Amino acid sequence: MAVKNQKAGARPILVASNRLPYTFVRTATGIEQRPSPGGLVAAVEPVLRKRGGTWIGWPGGDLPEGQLDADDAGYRVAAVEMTESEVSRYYHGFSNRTLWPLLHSMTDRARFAVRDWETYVRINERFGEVAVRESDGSEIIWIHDYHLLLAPASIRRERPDARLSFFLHTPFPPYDIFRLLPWDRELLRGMLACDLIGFHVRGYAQNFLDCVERSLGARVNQDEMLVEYGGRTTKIESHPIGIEFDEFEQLAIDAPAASQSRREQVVLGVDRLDYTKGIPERFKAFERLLELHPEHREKVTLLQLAVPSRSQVAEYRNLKREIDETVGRINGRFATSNWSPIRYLYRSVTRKRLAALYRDADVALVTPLRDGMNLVAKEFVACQVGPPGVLVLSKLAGAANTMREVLRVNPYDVDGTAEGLHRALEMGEHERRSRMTALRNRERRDDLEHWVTGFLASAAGSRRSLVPLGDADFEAWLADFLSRRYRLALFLDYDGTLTPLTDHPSKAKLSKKMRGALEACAARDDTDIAVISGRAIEDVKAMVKQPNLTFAGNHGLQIVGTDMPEFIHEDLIHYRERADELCRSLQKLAVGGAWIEAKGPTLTYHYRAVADDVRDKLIEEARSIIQMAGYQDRDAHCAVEARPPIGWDKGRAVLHILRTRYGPAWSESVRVVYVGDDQTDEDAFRFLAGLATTFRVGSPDTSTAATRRLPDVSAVLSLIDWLSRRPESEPTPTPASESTRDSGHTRTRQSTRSQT
Ligand code: GDG
Repeated sequence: MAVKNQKAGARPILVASNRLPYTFVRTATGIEQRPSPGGLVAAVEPVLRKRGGTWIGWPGGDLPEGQLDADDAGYRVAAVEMTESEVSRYYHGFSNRTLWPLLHSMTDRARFAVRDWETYVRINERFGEVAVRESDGSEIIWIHDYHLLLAPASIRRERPDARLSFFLHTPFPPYDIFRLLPWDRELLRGMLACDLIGFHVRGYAQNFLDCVERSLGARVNQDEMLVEYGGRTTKIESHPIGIEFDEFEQLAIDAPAASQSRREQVVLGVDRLDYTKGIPERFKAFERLLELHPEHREKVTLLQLAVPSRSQVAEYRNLKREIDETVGRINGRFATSNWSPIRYLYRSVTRKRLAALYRDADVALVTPLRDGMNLVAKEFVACQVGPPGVLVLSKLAGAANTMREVLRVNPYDVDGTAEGLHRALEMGEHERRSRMTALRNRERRDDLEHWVTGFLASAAGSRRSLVPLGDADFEAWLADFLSRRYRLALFLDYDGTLTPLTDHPSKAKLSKKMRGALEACAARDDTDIAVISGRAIEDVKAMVKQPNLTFAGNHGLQIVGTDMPEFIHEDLIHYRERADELCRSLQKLAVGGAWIEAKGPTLTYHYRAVADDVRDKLIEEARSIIQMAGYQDRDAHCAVEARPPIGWDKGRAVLHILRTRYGPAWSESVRVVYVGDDQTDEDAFRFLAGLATTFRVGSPDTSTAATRRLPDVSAVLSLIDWLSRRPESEPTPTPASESTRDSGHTRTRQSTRSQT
């Protein structure tokens, strides 16, 4: 299908949002096409109408295939179909019961259900598939809002070079709130597949940067608002959305004049019926106004228009009940024979009618408890074509960041809001005009077109990338942590950390530079290095070839080090023979390039060179043989590790080294840095959480318990190099003499430097 209306020269746009701009509803007379409600459609639909392109979304009903072609909006639409149960879990569930309240910092209302999450993942994948199918690779792909936080990653997997951008229409909450989500990292990773992520205001962008840095260990440049994660750089920007100012203004000019001259002043509220909009709080503030300033009774009416929204979610039904009751109570309390304080309409009106309501209102009372931006505030301003009214606006709406001339209120402060409203109702013409003129000028200038042009220019602009990881980063991450009072205990994995992974372990040699950096670091009086590997201990020692280091082999089952007794886990004795037996049983799977690395008590089945078509079968058989032999099978890089089922891992080995070497109060004098790239290093990351700074090397797609990530071995080199040059520590006591302490699991014998 050809793209219509495409502007010459401009890249086409592919928009993905939860809803298509039209909802298709089955009625007695057939399928009706109705504009979808909400700010997102109001903002983006006109852009596609002008530029052309494709809009991907959920049609909101069981629309028969082909139905969408009938639409004549000037752009293509592609439906993402969902079953009823998927809508219930992905849309009403995870999107509206989990993400919506959380993003608005209303944590008490957020529900966490794993099946909702699973459906959210699946539907986001589906959006990704439709986007990939509909795209020819030339478009700017523009994904909208919290329903689709994972879709960028699913598109990126298929289209590594796509121009991918995202705009979030809601607030983004602080780190302490976002991390309540059990799936916070997955969502952040999903978003970071984009080249550009836009938020309404700088504060939300700042919160996001904080989250990716602290939860994902991503590298963040606060000054330039750039995030580097997995070798890709994402720009983070604030783009406050605007409205179609001229159109609203024209609607207001054209709307028929009010039929009779009014005696009363009108205070107007317009919202989707949503608990974030603060409607009950607004009514209470209005009630308080009538209490505190009885002169307004019979002279002021609050006209509240509430558009039905999300009525499948219990919270919204309860809110509706609460609002009905509050209106009833306040009207019952103050109404007279010819005046009702609140006129409440639970329905939507046409845009034309809405413009007339905005125009004729004396005050707009916009009091969300939290709001990404709030378009109503802006639309009111655009429609003020007659005698100027006053905008009373919650300071918790994104719009309050730029609309400085409003009367700002805190909606949680009922008395304060009532006083703000009183001031608005009493304000003289001169002040009203100066405030409204300034507001109108800004909104006319920063209108919807301005927002779209600005965002799309940035999305199409050149890709930025952070300079390679360097001293400034390590300084920021580690300088305070490694203050001069502490010794440094540096733990390093070998393969994939100190050397790149190779097709055979014997080829994984230390580079000259890495060797030099290690030597320089080890030569310092305030630094102890331990290399902690899955290799056999003699093997790893031979690869590193440096005296004065501590070595842990077989994932820490054996340890030899300076100033500490040699350690061999006491249970190993039971596994010597079994390991030989297991090795013999596995030999029959040493085919097609697979081979077995015998490492004493443990062994590894390597399948890197095995052809794809037989790989899975061989791995499965190897696992089963390992398990039958009473060993544990663990994933490693293109390999399966067979480990004795002893409650011991790299985490415990680190603890053993720390306690033996520095005593039980080690954390008072020693700072720990651990760098590893492997699944087995995760045991150490988990153990050290909160006690150390840990780095996971390699792909950002694997989840990790490490504090931070390093992209590759060269970044590890930069880190070790920086550590070797950091300022000297003040002299610290020599390692604890109670190093012969027995952990209860161990058989120890005194080692000497020469033994290492
Ligand atoms: C989200 C964010 C952000 C309302 N009643 C009628 C009607 N409306 C239109 C308004 C306005 C829109 O709905 C509401 O927009 P808001 O911005 O106030 O709120 P959300 O729907 O929550 O929007 C919000 C926005 O996205 C954009 O990024 O500002 O913070 O939550 O345009 O005019 N329209 C018509 N009849 C009605 O009765 N025709």
